[in-house]
Amino acid sequence: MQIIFSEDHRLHFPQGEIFGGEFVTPFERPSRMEYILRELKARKFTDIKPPSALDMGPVRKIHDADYLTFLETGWAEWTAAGYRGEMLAAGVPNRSLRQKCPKSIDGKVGYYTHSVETCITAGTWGAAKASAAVAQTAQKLVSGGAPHAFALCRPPGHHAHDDLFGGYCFLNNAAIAAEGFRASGARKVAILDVDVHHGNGTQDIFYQRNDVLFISLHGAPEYTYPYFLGYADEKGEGPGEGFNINYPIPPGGAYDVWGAALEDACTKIAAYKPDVLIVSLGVDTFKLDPISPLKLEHEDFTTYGGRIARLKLPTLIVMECGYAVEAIGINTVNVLEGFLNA
Ligand code: 6XA
Repeated sequence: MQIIFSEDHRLHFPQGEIFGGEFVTPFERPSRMEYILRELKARKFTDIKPPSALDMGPVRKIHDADYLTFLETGWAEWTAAGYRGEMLAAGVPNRSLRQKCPKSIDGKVGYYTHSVETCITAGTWGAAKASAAVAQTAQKLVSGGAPHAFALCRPPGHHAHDDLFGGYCFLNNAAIAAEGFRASGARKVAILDVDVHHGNGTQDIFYQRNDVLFISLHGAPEYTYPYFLGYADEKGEGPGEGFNINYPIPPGGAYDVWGAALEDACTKIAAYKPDVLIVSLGVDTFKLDPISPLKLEHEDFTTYGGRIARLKLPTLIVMECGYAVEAIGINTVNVLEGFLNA
């Protein structure tokens, strides 16, 4: 399997995240990639290449122009305003507040986020672009006829909306890849998001479209981040009605429940008959992940990699989340091996 990866992910390494009222080292940190690369190499996945330059065309189709300018220039504005810490929102336009972008950078950062755990730093824009380039380069391999490819993206993407960052995500890599597939001639794209956290950004981006089916299996939002999207009754809108499917899984769910949801999801993907499948691969469903409510075992990742392969679709696997423990490497490579050995 061809793998695309960029060392430029290291440009993004905030020192802080708000967690449980404390400012802690972010769970989403560069060492995540080291665990995955180590395991890939140990199991002879050696075809790992850097991405080509990012084509901003599909990025601009997915993301709002002013949001992209904010990501590109926000850090310079932040430091020019005299702030010395990392860029973090102090207020967000929730419920009855006005949806109006302020002129000051501390107002803008709140306007453009949905979750205040995630900091922006000097290197965030560079890393986010490199991550999108990883997804796009891998997408082009599959568009060009490769049966599958793995985009080892960091930072992740599935929580990024068209004009919102949060949940460690800035550019929605899977959505950018889906747009790339459409531009390369795919008529229908399916996205299967198996990260433990609902892919709220991807859902929202395609919510009114029927050319991209979005299916997510995740911890039930009553208990699990991102809390405010991911319910089973979110089914798409207008032309997109019926093309958004959520499987919220109660805390403690193990493979008996999760695997049954996957089976149902696979039936629906097969019925949709997409030209291509994108898997938003988060391995934070693992029982020992530091922020997971679900209870998958190592071997479950191999099993579900195989199930996805049996859809027999051209498949792009895009890395989302899963945290900095040895298991992130084992579980990621288990999915790839399960997929290849099906
Ligand atoms: C914020 C938790 C963000 C989790 C983001 C994630 N306290 N997404 O892992 O898959």
